[in-house]
Amino acid sequence: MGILNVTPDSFSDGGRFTEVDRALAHARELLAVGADVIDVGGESTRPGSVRVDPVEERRRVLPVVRQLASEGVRVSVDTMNAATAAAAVEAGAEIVNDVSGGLADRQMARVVAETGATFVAMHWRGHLGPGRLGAAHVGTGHLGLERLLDVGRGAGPDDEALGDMAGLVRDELEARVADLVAQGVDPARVVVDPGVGFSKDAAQNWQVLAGLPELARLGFPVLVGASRKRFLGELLPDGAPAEQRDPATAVVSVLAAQAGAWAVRVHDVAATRTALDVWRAWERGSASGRPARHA
Ligand code: PMM
Repeated sequence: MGILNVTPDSFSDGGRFTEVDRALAHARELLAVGADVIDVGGESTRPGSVRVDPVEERRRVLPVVRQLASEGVRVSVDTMNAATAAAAVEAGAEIVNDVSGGLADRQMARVVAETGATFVAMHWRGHLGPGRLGAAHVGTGHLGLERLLDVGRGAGPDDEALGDMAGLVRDELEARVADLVAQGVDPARVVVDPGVGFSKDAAQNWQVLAGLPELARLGFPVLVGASRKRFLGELLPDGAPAEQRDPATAVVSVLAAQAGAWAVRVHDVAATRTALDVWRAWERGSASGRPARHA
């Protein structure tokens, strides 16, 4: 799954292309080097990012989704807004990728159920539920959702979770999916994602990745989004730019695939594709070599 962020900051090149043309060109590059799905997002969830108005979000993503879908590309829309999800599916997206797992917008489950889209339920602990969000709004007055998202994304883990983050993520995702299914979502169309980097520190990200086989045992396809995330940067020299995390991302892609992941969501599709090709060739070598050796 190739990442296509259609945000003005990610495509500012002095106006040489329009945002849409630039995004489409980048999508085609990702497809040419082996992406199977393009994940189109119009709202950044990085720490410190400000929430985007859903109308503006749709203005960014819909032309890109519509064009790619019309060319037969399998498109995913990365959104927490039910209205954006509905419009994107109408425009041809097959997958709704929601980093809040359906918690940010109570209409999301209904939209997914009604459209029959595939739904990626990502694990993002504890701060996006309407109860807590509402309470925080009431309690702080001026503290907006963007700040809450910032706090939630960057916040340290809860102490109780330190022991077994992989088990906790699995259990909470299982409960999340049960809630979605109770609201009419088809379980055969659910993908789960452990939410690497979302309210998890580096040690917990590694626990979650090491626990992928356990997560896969829930029986849902598993998506992993580790690409260029900060915990990978910790393995590199101080100050290394984010793109230098791509080789580490590619290794994670192979290990995730070995652990049973259905897909990996990455920026550098070429590196991940090459890494997966190496793994497959290795597997073929081991499968074809074995009988000869024992003959
Ligand atoms: N991470 C980001 C955005 N969307 N979606 C899923 N399913 N899983 C993720 O881990 C995920 C996501 C944030 O990463 P970016 O800002 O580099 O796109």
